[in-house]
Amino acid sequence: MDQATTVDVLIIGAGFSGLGAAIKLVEEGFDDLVVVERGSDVGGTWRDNSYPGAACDVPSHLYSYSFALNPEWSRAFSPQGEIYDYIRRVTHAAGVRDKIRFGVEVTSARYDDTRERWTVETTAGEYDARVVVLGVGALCEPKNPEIDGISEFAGPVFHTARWDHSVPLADRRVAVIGTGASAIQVVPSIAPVVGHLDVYQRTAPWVLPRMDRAYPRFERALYRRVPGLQRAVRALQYVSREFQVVGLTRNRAALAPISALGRANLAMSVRDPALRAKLTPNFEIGCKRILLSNGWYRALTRKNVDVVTAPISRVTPEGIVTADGAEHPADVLVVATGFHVTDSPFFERVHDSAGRTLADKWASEGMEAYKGTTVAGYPNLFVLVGPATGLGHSSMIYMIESQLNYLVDALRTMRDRGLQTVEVREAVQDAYNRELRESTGETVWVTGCKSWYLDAKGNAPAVWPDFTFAFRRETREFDLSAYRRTAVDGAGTENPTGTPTGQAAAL
Ligand code: N01
Repeated sequence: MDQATTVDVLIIGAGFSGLGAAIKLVEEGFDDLVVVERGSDVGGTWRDNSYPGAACDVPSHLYSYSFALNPEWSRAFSPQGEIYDYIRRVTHAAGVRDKIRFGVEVTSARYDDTRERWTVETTAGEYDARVVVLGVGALCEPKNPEIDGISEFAGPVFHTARWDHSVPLADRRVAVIGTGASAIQVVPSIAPVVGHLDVYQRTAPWVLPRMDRAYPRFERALYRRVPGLQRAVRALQYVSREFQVVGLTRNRAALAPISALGRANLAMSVRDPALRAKLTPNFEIGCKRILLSNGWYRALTRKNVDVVTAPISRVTPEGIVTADGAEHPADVLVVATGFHVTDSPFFERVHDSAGRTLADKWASEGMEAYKGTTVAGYPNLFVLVGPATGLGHSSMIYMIESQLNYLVDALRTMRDRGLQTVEVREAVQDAYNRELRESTGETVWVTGCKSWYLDAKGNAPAVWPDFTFAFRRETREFDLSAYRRTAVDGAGTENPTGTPTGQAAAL
């Protein structure tokens, strides 16, 4: 068998989080680092989600790394291609591309207590790493619907995150299943092209207008010459989004103006009362992600588009049969049914020293980490975009950068103090999550709708239930006292009470 590649830090995934980790760690002098990426390029979700109309619903200036602002965004809300290019440019400029091994998929990561290292099996051999950083993202594993007969469908079937660009849609009958953030971007883009479009809606989303506009050349030049101005615009975008947190997490009455805007948007866009009734949401605004679109409602009023609200019974080779017995012929089936978030299959590949997987631990105990990043029982593992870091209202890159501060400070602390391992104390993690659960209990996300924020038990372990600056504050520094630790030479582990002994007592 080939020898394992020994590396100090192994980062899994080259999307916004994994790349950010590579950039920041290399900057800090952690050069013995490899990024493994299953795809053939950087970009993660922005590489994979190339469906027609894909764009960011967070403003461009805010949806970028704070250390790599881009004055060249063409619009207030950037299209996918521009974000993908941005990530590639940043990777190149930061000089980390040669750290990335493309086409390498991790099949298992196992911590070894005796060696105090991780063994990571991949499709291209084994890595032996001291520290593992999970940068696999939360929205990376497409969730395909389990519908009777779907595998018998005669035409192409694909998920929005795996768009098959070789399939022509012009003049064909297309069915789109789902009405979430992905579907509302796809539908307006393909509706003018296809012959007929059936949109299968289980739950009508809240949709607000998207205040989008192209940035004229002079404005971009201004941002280029006066970076402070771009920072000010970014700060304004950040603050205005943060106001939503009051309504989402503390006082739902504060969401009333937003729901009034949503109702007005629907009333002004859809004149037909029957269609309007179908499209009226039946849950509290904010419970699911609030969607932004200027084209969704208009697309649904087109003559060649039908909104089907009868539940899907089964798929036949020719189309879809709904519970009312109606048969809806289709040539192409697009599933816009979201992602495995709290049940990501990747968690099945991460094992503690006793062989227990993160998937098993989180399924039975709840998906919990400490500060969204570290997990008791899994030393030297740092999870980016981990539990309780998801957002519905603002930029995930802000949360990622907060975690990067924590990660970099953790590794710096370990280096300065001669530590081999750190492992968050279970009691600290439990207390942290008790508080989080109490806060989440007050939020709009647990008011009865179904969303990817929730786990099978109806808790919302995926979202951060507070202002994002509160998360930034708590991840600013690595709090070593919350961790059990061992020294580099193996001396001085801790006794079962958590009291450091030997050399570790002095660390
Ligand atoms: O997925 P979703 P998404 N039969 O889970 C329906 C990010 N994102 O890919 O609401 C019929 O939101 C399901 O119905 P219901 C963003 O964070 C960002 O759209 O559960 N329907 C729902 O309508 C977003 O939140 C951007 O009743 C079924 C839809 O499928 C996240 O990705 C753009 C079904 C799934 O909606 C996920 O968005 C796009 C079934 N069996 C996405 N199963 C940006 O702009 C599911 N559905 C940054």
